[in-house]
Amino acid sequence: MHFSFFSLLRQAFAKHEGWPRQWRDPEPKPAYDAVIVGAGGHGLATAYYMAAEHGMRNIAVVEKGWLGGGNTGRNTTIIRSNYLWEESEALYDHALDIWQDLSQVLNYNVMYSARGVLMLAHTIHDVQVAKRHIHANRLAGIENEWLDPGQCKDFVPVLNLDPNIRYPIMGGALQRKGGVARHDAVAWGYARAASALGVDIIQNCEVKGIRRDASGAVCGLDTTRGMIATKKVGVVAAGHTSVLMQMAGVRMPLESYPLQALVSEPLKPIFPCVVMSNTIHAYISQSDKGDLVIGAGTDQYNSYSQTGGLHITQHTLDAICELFPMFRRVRMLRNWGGIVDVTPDRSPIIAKTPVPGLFVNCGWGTGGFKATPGSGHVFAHTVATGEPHRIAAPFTIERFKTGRLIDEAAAAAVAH
Ligand code: FAD
Ligand code: PYC
Repeated sequence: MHFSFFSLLRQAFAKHEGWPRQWRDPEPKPAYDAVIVGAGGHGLATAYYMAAEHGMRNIAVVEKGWLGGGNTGRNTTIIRSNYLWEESEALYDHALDIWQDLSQVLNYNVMYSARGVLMLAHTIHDVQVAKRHIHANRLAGIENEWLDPGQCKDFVPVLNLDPNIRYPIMGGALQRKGGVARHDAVAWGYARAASALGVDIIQNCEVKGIRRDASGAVCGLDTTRGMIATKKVGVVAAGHTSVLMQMAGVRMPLESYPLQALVSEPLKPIFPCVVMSNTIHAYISQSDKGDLVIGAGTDQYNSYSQTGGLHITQHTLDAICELFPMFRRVRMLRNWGGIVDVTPDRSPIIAKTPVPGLFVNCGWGTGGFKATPGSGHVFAHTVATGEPHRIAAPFTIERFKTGRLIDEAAAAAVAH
C-alpha cells in the first residue's frame, strides 16, 4: 500500500473539526438503508413492518443491552384502547386490532388474552371521568361499558365492596376486549419474524453518537461496536430518548421516571381479569404461570435508575390488600423498575424530526406496551416513506409549540 505524505497528514487530521471539510473523513457510504435504535417491542415491530410491508431488507436494529430488556420485558402487560381523544382512540384501537391475530401472523405465541380490563372508580370525580371516557369511546365505535359495584363484584368475585374502606368502590369502566399478553414473547416474536426477513439485530451495541453530514442530514451512528453508516435512523429508545436525540442536537419535551412492578409467588387460578385503579395507584392481574402481577405509580422525581422508591411499592400493596383482603398473606417474589419517558400531554411522539433522516418514536410513558404492534406499524410507514402514517400524523413534536395537545393524563390510568 502506498502512503503519500499528504495521505498520512490527512489521516492524522481526519477527525479534526477545524480542518477543511474536504480534507476530513470522506462521508461514509451507507451500510444500511435504515437503522432502528432500541430492540424493545416498538423498535423490533418497526423493523418487522419495514421489512414485511415496505420491502426494506437492508436494515438493522441496534440495542445497547439485550432483546426486550428495557420496558418491554418489565411491564405489567395490560392491553386496552379506552383512551379519550379521537387521535388516541385511532392509534390504540389500531394496535388492538393487530393484537387479535398477532400470534398467527408472527407464528409465535404472544399469549394475547382478552380477559377484560376493569378500571375502578372510587370518587364522584372518578365516576364522571370514567363515564366521559365510555361515552367518547362508544361514539368512536370502541367498546367500553359502565358496571355498578354489584356488577364489578360479579366480574371479579374477590373484590372487596365494603363501603367503609378508605376508597370504596363506586363502579368501574370495563373494556372486555382488553387484556394481557406475554411481554417478552412479543419482543421475541417480532425479532424472529424480522430476522427471518433479513433484518440484522445487533445486541450489546450502544449508540454513542449520531453523525450528520455537511447538509445536516443523518449519515451514521457511532456505537460501542464501531461506526455504522446509514442515512435513516429511527430512535425508539424509551426512557433514553432525550439522551439520544441530544446527540443530533434535538431537544425533546420529555421527562424520564422510574415505574415499578412486582410479582407474587404462583397461586392457583383466582383472578380472572385485569383490575386497575388510578386513584389508589394499583393494578393487578394473574399471569398464566399463576403469579399475581402488580404495578405501581411512578416515582415523583426524574431518574434513570431502573429501580424506584420502596415507599411507592408499600403504598401499592396497601391499596391491593384493601381491595382484595384475601391477598394479605400472599408473598411477593420479585420487584423491579423500568424507565418511562413522559410527554407533557401523556401522549406519544411518532414523528419526523427537524433533522433530515432522523425519526423518533417515544413518550409512551407508562402505557406503551399495549400499543406495540400499532406503534411499530405506523412508525415503519413513517420511516420507510419519510411521511407520517395517517394515524401517526397528529403525534408530532410540533404540537408542544402549537398547543394542539392530546391530553391523555386521565386515560393513562397510572399516577404520573
Ligand atoms: P423499551 O422496551 O424500553 O425499548 C427501548 C430499548 O432501547 C431498550 O431495550 C434500551 O436498552 C434501548 N436503548 C436505550 N438507549 C440506547 C442506546 N443508546 N443505544 C442502543 N439501544 C438503546 N404499558 C402498557 O401498555 N401496559 C402496562 O401494563 C404497562 N405496565 C408497565 C409497567 C412498568 C413497571 C413499566 C416500566 C412500564 C409499563 N408500561 C406498560 C409501559 C411500556 O412498558 C412501555 O411503554 C413500552 O414497553 C415501551 O416499549 P419500547 O419498545 O418503546 O421501549
Ligand atoms: O397503560 O394500561 C396501562 C398501564 C397499566 C399499568 C401500567 N400501564
